[in-house]
Amino acid sequence: MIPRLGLLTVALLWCPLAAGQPVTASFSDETASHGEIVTVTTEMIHPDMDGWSFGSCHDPSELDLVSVEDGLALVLDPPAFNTVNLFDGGWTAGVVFFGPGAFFPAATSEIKLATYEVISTEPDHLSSIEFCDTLGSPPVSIQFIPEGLGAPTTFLQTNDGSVLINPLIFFRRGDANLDGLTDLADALTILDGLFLDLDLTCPSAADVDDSGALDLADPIQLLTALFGTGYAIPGPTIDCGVDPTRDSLSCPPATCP
Ligand SMILES: [Ca+2]
Ligand SMILES: [Ca+2]
Ligand SMILES: [Ca+2]
Repeated sequence: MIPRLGLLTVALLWCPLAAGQPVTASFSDETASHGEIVTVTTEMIHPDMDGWSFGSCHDPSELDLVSVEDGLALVLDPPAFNTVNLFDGGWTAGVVFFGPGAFFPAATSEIKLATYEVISTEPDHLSSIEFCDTLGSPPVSIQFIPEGLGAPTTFLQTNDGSVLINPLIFFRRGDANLDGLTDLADALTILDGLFLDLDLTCPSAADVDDSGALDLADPIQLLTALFGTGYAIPGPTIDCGVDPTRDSLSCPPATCP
């Protein structure tokens, strides 16, 4: 016969297991500029799972939800039930594995990829992506159910994410030396950058043909525009402006005279 104290010890050791095993669900932190598309990843650190549901909320005046796709973990191990609903201010997800031996094996897993367009023009602003239970009718609750438990874990940690909105970058294409004029000196500045490995302060301004890359075509097109057959440099040229075509080039903020 087990002594009463022993029964209590067994119960205390068993209770945390009955309440579920720890699950951590997180939205990633990303950085993007106005007009850019940015993907926020939902990651889950978990035991073997039978299913889950949650909502993701954002400010629709700052981010425009484009799509929500399965992460690699769900692509490789498709659930029996897998649904996503989009709303003006967020999205909901519900996943269930059922059938003999069906569960989502333990791993650090990317389960969803949510894509947004940054529509806010407010720079240096942190736009939050939060776990929420307010979307849908009836609202979708935040529940993560480990395998065989039949109830949500009570050891759930959710980590909200964010999109840091960069300042808008203004520049004048062709004015590579940033003196407010577009002339021969700029072509030489670009050539020095390409062949003497000198730093170009504002690569976007040096990308004369707006190809998204810096190469010999840029100084040649600038010389053509200045002295040749009237090549028209893509904007922004007269006034400082932002790049109308996204690329990996940039400039320090506030460099446009
Ligand atoms: Ca210049
Ligand atoms: Ca170029
Ligand atoms: Ca561009």
